[in-house]
Amino acid sequence: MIRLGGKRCLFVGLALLMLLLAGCSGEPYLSTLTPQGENGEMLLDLMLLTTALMSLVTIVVVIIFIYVSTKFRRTKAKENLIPKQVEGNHKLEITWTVIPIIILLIVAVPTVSATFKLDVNQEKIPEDAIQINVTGKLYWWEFEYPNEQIVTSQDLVIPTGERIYLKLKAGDVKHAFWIPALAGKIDTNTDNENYMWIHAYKEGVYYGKCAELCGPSHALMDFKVKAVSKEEYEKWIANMQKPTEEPTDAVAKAGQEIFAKSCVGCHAVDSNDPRPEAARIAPNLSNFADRERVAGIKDLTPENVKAWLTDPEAMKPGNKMTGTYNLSAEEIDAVTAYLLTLSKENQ
Ligand code: HEC
Ligand SMILES: [Cu+2]
Repeated sequence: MIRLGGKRCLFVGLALLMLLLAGCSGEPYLSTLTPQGENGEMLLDLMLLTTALMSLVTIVVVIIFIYVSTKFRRTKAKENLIPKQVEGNHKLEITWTVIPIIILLIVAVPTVSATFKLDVNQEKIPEDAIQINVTGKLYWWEFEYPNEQIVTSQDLVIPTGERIYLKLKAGDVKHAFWIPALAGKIDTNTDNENYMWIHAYKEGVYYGKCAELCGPSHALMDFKVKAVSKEEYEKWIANMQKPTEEPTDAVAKAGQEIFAKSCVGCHAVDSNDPRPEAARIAPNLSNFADRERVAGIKDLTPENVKAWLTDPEAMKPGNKMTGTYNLSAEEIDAVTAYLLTLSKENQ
């Protein structure tokens, strides 16, 4: 039998810790260390610069510390030796004042310059740029394209290779919008609007998170950014602007009737539904079947849609849909069939 004691125990412990930490980088494109856009790259450059400077300072201080503590340590031979006193030494004083000033300047110049480059407000948005209004709500995200007059939720679709301007706010409590691979965090507040721009070099799906503790399902307030080519983006917009197609299948039709009774008070199924902003209390489902996930978290499969509709509370504690309707298993099957017809990608 292997005995776990002393060093071996430490080794096993460290190995387990390594496995645990390895899990931290599990999600694809959920890392600030592999930026996929201009904004994210600027932030990584700043992080690397400051880390390099900090390491340099640490190394120099440690070397001086080791040197001084060996050279001037107390020994039998030098029991009563008092080394040369340098208090008030001009050269030294100037050196250790000027060096930190230089280091701070090396940090400050690129940081302030990046801050100005990242800063944006309504006046600074170029006229032909794509603008999207983002609203964080318990526990989902709404994306409104004001110029294109469409509303969608959960998945933010953008074209690659250009700056996309976001105007952000919160619908209920404070949230924070964060796509680690593309850009820094920004708060979404209830009493003011914040602005930022994002940019993606490559097509792909980037993971987003709410980064401000907002309630029991805060950690599940996920969203995705789908970056596509400009042509695909334009096609997507055109599809989203078309009216939602009626289902043809009988089960889905039955589902549509149930939806009209139990769900439409909260959910719209047209991306250009005319209801005012205050009435948009639930995700717009016009392209639900094209989403990456159900409710932002579970893979979009019929089983997971049914699981969500049967017991939303089990998937997202404290969400605002729980307990607002009462459907039989059969009705849930029908509604699921209907929801899965809501696609704008293959029109
Ligand atoms: C009281 C308002 C309300 C009612 C009624 C309601 N929902 Fe919801 N629904 C919500 C909210 C709020 C969310 C977002 C929950 C979250 O992610 O925290 C949601 C989320 C969803 C989602 C996940 C959306 C996505 O983009 O992944 C689906 C699907 C859904 N609802 C379907 C339904 C169906 C079907 C009904 C009717 C049987 C219904 N809802 C009734 C408020 C409501
Ligand atoms: Cu939140």
